[in-house]
Amino acid sequence: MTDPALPTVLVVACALVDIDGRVLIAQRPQGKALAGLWEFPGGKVEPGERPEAALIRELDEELGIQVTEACLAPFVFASHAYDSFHLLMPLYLCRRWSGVVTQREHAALAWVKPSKLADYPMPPADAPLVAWLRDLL
Ligand code: 523
Repeated sequence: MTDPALPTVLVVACALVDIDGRVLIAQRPQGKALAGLWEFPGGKVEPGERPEAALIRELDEELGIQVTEACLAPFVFASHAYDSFHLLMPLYLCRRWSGVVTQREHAALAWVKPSKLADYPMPPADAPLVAWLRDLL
């Protein structure tokens, strides 16, 4: 049973989809929680920040790309009880950005066909979103 007193942390994440229908996943670096697992890039929403603004900021910081809000398409929510917090995470879909995707904060980046995403070990919050993405794309 999940501890109802655990704080809820809002994290936003993005499935970037390229022209060939491949999805970007990023490997969490050593020294961070869930190191080695492949996540949909994103990060925490700061207090008072709109989720879309947080995602635009994170994509710029982590990947060096610029995204406009209009390009962030409908999303699905992930929800997972980690040991010390409850993660609530909308996953947005984005097919258009400017700039070149660059590995800045992750251990590795990979463009992966939706049918192959399940081959990459993911954080428990991200893994259930793969089926949704496969059906959508
Ligand atoms: N997740 C997660 N999936 C996912 C992301 C972007 C984040 O499960 N796609 C989790 C991992 C962390 C928490 O959400 O437990 C916050 O992630 P992040 O990357 O914003 O923060 P960290 O790992 O840099 O943590 P702080 O140092 O506390 O900021």
